Amino acid sequence: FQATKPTIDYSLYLVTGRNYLPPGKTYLQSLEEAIQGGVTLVQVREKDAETADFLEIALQTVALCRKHQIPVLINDRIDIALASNADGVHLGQEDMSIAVARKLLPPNAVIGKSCKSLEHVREAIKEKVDYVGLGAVYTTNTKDVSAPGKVIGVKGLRSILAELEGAGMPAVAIGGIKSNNLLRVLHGGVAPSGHGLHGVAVVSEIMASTEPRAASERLARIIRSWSASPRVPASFSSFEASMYTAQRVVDSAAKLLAQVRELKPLVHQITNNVVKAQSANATIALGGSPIMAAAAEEQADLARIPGGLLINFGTVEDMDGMLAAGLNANLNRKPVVFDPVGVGATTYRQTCAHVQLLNTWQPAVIKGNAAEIGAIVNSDEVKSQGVDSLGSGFKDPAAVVRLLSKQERCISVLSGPTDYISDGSTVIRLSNGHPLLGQITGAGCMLGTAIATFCGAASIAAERAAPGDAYGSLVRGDMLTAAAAGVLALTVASEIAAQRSDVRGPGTFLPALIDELANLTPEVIRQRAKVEVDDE
Ligand code: 3NM
Ligand code: MG
Repeated sequence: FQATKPTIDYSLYLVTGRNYLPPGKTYLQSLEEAIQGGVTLVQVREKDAETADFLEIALQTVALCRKHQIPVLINDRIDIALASNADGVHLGQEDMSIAVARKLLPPNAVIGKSCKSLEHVREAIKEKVDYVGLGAVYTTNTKDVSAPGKVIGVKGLRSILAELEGAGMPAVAIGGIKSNNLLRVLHGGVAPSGHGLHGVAVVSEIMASTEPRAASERLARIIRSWSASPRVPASFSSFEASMYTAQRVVDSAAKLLAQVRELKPLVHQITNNVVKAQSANATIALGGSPIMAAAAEEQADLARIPGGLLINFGTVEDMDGMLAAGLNANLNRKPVVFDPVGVGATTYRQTCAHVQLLNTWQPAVIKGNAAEIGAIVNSDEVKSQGVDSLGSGFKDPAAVVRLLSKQERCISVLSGPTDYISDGSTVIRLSNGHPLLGQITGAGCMLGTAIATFCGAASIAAERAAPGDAYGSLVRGDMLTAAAAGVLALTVASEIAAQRSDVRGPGTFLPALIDELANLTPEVIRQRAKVEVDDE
């Protein structure tokens, strides 16, 4: 053991295991390549090794890691940690107690503990462990996580992190973490207070790779871009709250409409059967370029083209496509607009939204009506406020959108006679629109399309204005204003369409609405926008 406790960089924590090595790779070769790729801490985990074999591997690991000045912890075995002169141990809930481990180990030993519940972390705080490992975030083949409660999801991670707030105890997430879901873990794994992870631990993404150096580099790059950003609750909005004024929102919305026309953003939409053609027409009318591509296999290619992504699960199909689309968009820093249509209607939809989609990727915007937002928020606070089943909304809609934004770390849009748009602190209220929107199918879906179109344009414009790294944010550009601009475009166009003399009802209203989306100008938005802004 070293004379003083090592200061540990937990950001990319490799947990080993020789049985995960691919054919043709030796353990030490893989380990060294992984360290060269950016691993900052190593845990030797040998679940099946005999003692002599485990010790031999531990000694070799310590020797190699000392050369690279990387700390080494031993899984479970205090005796191996002592005998190999490692830096400490990592203990599971079923391993030796922390109190006994402390007695056996020198005072400078680092002791980490696996936790998967609030009770576990409360105990770990009392025991003053050096760090906690939280998981399994996702399912994994590396460890048996089949028992109920073993997979905690990004949401479970967040509630445990809230418990750690103020404890000054580093936390790493573990379980099924790969380069393609890492951004969601880092961005989503932040408590509403802003308390976030210190790193992630991975086994198979590095150990099972034929190119462990490239695998570690990929992970390390994503982590670096994340840690460059301050650990504050989500920011898809770029100003200080006090910088948002009604005038500014209107000006930016008008300007963004001009940018949509100029930039013609690709608006990739996975949406429901009822509205596909109509949503594509609305996109073209606004000035965007729609593509309605849902196959999982094409998502990586499409995500490389700048623009916006809309995921609307009105007729829940294409779950694989939706999962792949969102995480590829995250990787390419494209805004994801999630429209969880009818999410409250069935348990299946709830599971798709919460257990699958929102655990896999990070939306920039979640948009829904009162029933949908109520189902997504799913908090006791909101349940006790109640959702009026007739659709007139919440008693305190501003509080609901703030809560949703804090909970999911994104911009929220609650549509209705008044639309509420929030980043968790600022709330923009828009009161444009026309009752005829409620008499055609897919008006809400068109609203999602319009938001994705404006978010796409805003992100392209921001990228052009300042090319380069996105400083840890998932998306460039101000998504709060972009979401408001999308809502304004559709609702203002609906007012103009409804007033046309050739519009006699819902049937004639729909084509007129497409016309007026196409005719819409920045000046008309400025003239008609009814915008109010509140800060907390
Ligand atoms: N501990 P991979 S999950 C070692 O939940 C370990 O505490 C877990 O492996 C926990 O990165 C896990 O291959 C395996 O999914 C993580
Ligand atoms: Mg153990």
